[in-house]
Amino acid sequence: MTSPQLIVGSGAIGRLLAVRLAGVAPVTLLGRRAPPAELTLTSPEGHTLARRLPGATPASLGAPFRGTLHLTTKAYDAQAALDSLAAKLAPDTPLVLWQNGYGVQRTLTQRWGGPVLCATTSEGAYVSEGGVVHAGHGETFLGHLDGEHADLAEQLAALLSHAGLHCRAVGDIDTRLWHKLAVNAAINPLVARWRIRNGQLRDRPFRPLVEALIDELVLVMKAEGIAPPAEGWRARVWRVIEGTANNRASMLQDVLAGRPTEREAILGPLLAAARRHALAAPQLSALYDAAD
Ligand code: KPL
Repeated sequence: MTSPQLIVGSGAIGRLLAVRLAGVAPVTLLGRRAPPAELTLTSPEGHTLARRLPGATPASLGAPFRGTLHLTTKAYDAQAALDSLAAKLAPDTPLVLWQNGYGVQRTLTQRWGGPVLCATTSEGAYVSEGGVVHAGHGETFLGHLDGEHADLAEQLAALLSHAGLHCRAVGDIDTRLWHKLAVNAAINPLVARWRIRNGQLRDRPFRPLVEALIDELVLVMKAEGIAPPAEGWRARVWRVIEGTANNRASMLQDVLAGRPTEREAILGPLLAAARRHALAAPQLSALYDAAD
């Protein structure tokens, strides 16, 4: 039998994983508040899938949990969410980290006793009242930051793919996380600051701001030794903007909902890298200062 999957965090990705994985494994969805007992998923093709899932809170989770834990909280909540459960987890519990940015991934890989895999996904999803709307199919990559635990990554990628989420185990997740971080940094803080959809970045007065950010990102990535995507940084950023033109990016959704943003997880590592290499990053710094 497939081992139990504990999904921590009942935002869009947590709900998407919970409903999809429940078709192939025993799933518990854990939120700060008890998640709804029945979750509905609306697929990109317009189909509805309803699942009854055991919901739990950190207090109600039975101990000890043996299985895989998917941590899907915001980056700034990840460590606290894990701490609140640690006493109920077998110490060698495998973790999958689904956070944006690049910070908690390295910290938890070093601190946690069990294997830690990181995931980056381009699945499009948003929370709806009774569940989640899976707005668009994407791709998920999964791996250990230093390329360890390849068998576990393969098994989990197969499970996720079997559940209907296209997923691949990779040996270069570290580079992929930096790539996602750079693209997020070129889009998220600007659209959050100006409260615009991603596609509006193509127009004046925003286009030159994106270009200036890409110039800074290229220098920081080069200094940090991160290989550029095959198509080049500029093409990558504009391709994502084009492909997500209608989206309200995650940082804009946070601002509109009055939640803290992930500015630290997204801009923090880039500014730290700029400092390490004595590079000026005026655009990134200004956006960091303007956020939150
Ligand atoms: O990943 C994203 C996000 O919203 O955080 C982007 C790529 C900016 C798409 O909206």
